[in-house]
Amino acid sequence: MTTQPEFNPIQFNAALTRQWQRFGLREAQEMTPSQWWQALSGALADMLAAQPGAPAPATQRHVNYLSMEFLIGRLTGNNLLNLGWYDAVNDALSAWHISLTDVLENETDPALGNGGLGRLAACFLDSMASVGQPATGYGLNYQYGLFRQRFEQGAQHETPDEWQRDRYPWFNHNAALNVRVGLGGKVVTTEGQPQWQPAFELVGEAWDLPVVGYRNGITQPLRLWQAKHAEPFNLNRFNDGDFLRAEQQGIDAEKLTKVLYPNDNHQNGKKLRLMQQYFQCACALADILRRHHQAGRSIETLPDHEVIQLNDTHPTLAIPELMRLLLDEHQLSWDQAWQITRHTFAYTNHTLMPEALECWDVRLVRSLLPRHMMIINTLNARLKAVVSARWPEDEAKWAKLALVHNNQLRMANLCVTSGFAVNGVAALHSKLVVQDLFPEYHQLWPEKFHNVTNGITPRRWINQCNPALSALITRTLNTPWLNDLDALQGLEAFADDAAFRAEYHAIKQQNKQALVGWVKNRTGIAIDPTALFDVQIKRLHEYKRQHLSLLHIIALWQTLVIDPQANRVPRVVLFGAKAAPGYALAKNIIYAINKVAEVINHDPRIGNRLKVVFIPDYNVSVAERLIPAADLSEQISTAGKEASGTGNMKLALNGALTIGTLDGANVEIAEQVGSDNIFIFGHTVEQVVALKAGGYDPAQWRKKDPQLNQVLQALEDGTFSQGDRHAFDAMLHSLGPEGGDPYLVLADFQPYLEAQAQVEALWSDQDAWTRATILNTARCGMFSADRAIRDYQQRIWQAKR
Ligand code: 26V
Repeated sequence: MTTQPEFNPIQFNAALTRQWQRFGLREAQEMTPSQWWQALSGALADMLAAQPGAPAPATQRHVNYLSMEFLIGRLTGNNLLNLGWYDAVNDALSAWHISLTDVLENETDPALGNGGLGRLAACFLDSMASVGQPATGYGLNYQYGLFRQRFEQGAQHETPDEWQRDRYPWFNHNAALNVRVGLGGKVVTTEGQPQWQPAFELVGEAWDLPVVGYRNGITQPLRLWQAKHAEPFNLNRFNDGDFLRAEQQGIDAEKLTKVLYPNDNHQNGKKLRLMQQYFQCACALADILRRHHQAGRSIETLPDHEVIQLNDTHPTLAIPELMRLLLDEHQLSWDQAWQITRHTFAYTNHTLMPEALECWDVRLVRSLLPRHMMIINTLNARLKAVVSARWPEDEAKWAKLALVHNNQLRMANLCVTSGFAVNGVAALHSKLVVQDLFPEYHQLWPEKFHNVTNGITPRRWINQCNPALSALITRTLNTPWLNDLDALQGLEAFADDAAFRAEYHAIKQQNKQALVGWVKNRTGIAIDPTALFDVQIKRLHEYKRQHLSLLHIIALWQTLVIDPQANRVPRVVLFGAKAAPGYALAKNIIYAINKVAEVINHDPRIGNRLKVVFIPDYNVSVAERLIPAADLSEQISTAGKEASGTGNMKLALNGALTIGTLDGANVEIAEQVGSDNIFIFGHTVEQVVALKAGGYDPAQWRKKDPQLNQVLQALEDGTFSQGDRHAFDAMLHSLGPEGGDPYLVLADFQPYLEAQAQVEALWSDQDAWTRATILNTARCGMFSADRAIRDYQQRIWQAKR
């Protein structure tokens, strides 16, 4: 294992000086706060680039992590911590009377992802570098990341996210890595050898971000591709019309990596999105093969040295792209090419939601990628032979398993068929992947299927975001724990130590106090730091059921209004969530929460006993503020719908107690922390299935529950919408007989209220509460992404072949 790089203050000063000189200034003091961030980051990036790289261990396969999204969050502070240079740089800056924490606030959050899937990719890069797993992340360098969110009279509005990639100091661009990518055109067969003649070519530029391992001297690239017009490299080609043809077809290369698609869990089949997917795959594969050849290795040995991990089906086109390169560029036989391909790819599934399972219109694929479509058709024919050998004359089986069906190309089927491994992201999810999604494939190839429960990097999600708690843990354990999170078990003994509990509690209180100021600043709302901070932060989706929490809030308010003296626990409910711009129902839920908040927050009858805050523009940096200050973590998806969740892990690690359903990784969190230290409620997967099979009727549930009826009535009668009885129609319709309440919000309402009552009971014994929170921190070691990466190594990447 390599050791941590030394911080050299002389080098640092020199690097910093070059930065402000580049701004045309005469001295450091002339820099604006944003220039300080720019200069600091630029200086650090230079110093890092000058570090000798750690040699890759020759025995391990190199992991190529292909993902359309990397939700990395701010880099500068994180890199300083991982390098172990934070304190030294802090000291160096204070010599100029500059506060490092203030400087770090000037970084705009690179939001190159939607939510869980993209954030997981970022945590995994950190862990691969930290455990010494050689890896490259491959993605796209979007000019606009996930949209910015504003509220106007309670409704979500989106604005473009100008994160200024052109001036982001951590990027390292190397033009020698440029790749050419074709699109469109036709396939010409000469002497039996098909060859793709694209209609036009684009250039992919490699923009690298450094991924810094935790104090081990390892830095690996996250390589983000950016599309550019191909220069007409000679006049003949220009005259041939190659350049102009692209213009005519309306292909503007730079449009390709302009913007991240803001949907998650819903596919809309846009041509530009498919072009993005292919562009990313083509660039990554060209780069992987270039490295392989440069190392002097023969193409046949590719799977011995490289593995390509597909982060969901978005990079599936890498499969036919590799086949094409092997067949057409390397002139391998089909069998040789297939042997290599099927030992190279592994696929991670992140959702069971049918609307998110990617299918592409075959005509669209053929028009952009005619050679790839040919290869897919051959694969399909070969798969058909396998399926009909196993299930002779079973048309229904083939209809389910085919790669191409009704003119739709099914990406997940292509991944399962072509990869050597398939995994889900939590134990329950992986079980459902086998049972509900791919039972027949599992019968064909049981050895391919695995579980790897997700994890989070403790470097960002406790050390960086909760420095006070980290320091307490370090003082208490007196052993390195940030790269060995199981060591947190050592805290269990202190749960019964009153002095330790007092310290732990005081830190939570400080974190809450800091959040109070920030919330006031950001929203104008004053909240009470001694109240219970009830936090739900995640994308807005019906299945995540932010509206279940809303129904509870209204029920609480109604009780308080009827009996203002009721002895209830003061509570602040905090939401952070973006809705996909085209997801009208999700936007209506946001609107409803904001309107309810307006009424409750201004109701003099209840004073400070209930406040509702929807933080606008939730992102990674906002999460870093909310998580250390949370008391209660809302993980209330309909059982069977949330593949894993990772926010649940971050909150539990930072000492928030979970109120949650038996879904995703909640199941494993409950196992780890113990049933006394978590609030589990609601219908289980089996009960959900049974309820639906028996003809679930939400109207019945409303009828038999007067409290539920009263809550829904308040939403219907204009109480929260200045008399407008239609303000929440979209949401109410979905919960009513016509919408059918597909996510069983009404069926889980009473169980949820009962669990919330237990929360209040435990909160009323602060000592017992703190004890439970300490046990949560102590027992969350297994949710380190380092453990997840080691599981991938053992079960998938380094497994015997
Ligand atoms: C899906 C789609 C569908 C097609 C259109 C574009 C698009 C973009 C993103 C996605 C991602 C949906 C899948 C996802 O984010 N799953 C989440 O993955 C987390 C990491 O494994 C997991 O913790 C969450 O439970 C799961 O919802």
